[in-house]
Amino acid sequence: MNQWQLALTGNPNSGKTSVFNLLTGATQSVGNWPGVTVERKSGTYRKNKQILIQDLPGIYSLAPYTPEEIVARDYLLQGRPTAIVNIVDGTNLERNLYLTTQLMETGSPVMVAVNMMDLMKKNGRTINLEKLAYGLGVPVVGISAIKKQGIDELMKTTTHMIENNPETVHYPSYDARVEAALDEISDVLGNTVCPSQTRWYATKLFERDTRAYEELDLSSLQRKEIEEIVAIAEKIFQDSSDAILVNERYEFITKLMALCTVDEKSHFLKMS
Ligand code: GDP
Ligand code: K
Ligand code: MG
Repeated sequence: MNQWQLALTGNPNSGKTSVFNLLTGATQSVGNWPGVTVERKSGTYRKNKQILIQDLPGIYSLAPYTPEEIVARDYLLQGRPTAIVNIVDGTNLERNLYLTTQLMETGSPVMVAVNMMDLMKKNGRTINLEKLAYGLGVPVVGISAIKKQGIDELMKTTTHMIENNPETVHYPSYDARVEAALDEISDVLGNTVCPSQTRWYATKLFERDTRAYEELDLSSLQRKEIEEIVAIAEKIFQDSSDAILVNERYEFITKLMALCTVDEKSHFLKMS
């Protein structure tokens, strides 16, 4: 059976479970992830039983420091879902996009569903979804889970993404000197990791993420070469490598927000 696995991922309270319930109807099963008391929910799409939907725990980052982050990270990296459906709270877009930049690096195709469109309309702040999609390089749809709006569009877009571009994955782009370091780490990794996860491991090794080091069986020469690349970047930026990447993510998001945010009130002022 050729089942698709869709991972619903996002910050706590972004609306994942609301979307999950709309997609699966009454077919969900609830349990705990093996070994941890984090709730595990999965169910089949009510319009196509070949599609399995996984409601992942709410997280702000794939760091991994909390049990929720570890569960989500392990599922995304080892489970390799067919696609990641990133549910973001549109009233808190900037903060939510921090996770998005990391999800895009896991190697699974990502689509972004901007939820709470009903609240955004009420607040008079709108997001240009086309520009957000362009800036991110991934499909974006606007939804309101509470009003049951945009859910079919979400599934249509996800299906289209899987069927048309299964190998195409876009990554957030960072400072040229950081990109050069990530390219060099990728070269050192070579065939140690599969191509779709090279970007993920390059960023994680750049951050000196201990879990990534544990997962990979690197030679002492590889470790030495990576450490040299990271040390040079730290010297250039006068900062620790994990802080460099945090800053780069925020800069990427700041540019993105400038591109896609439309404040209808200031727009109105300019027009009059
Ligand atoms: P989760 O933590 O990501 O699973 O989020 P939930 O699905 O539990 O939703 C968190 C809260 O946001 C709940 O009170 C929902 O009723 C509410 N919510 C979810 N989607 C929407 C939406 O589109 N609009 C509004 N106004 N509220 C929503
Ligand atoms: K919740
Ligand atoms: Mg939930």
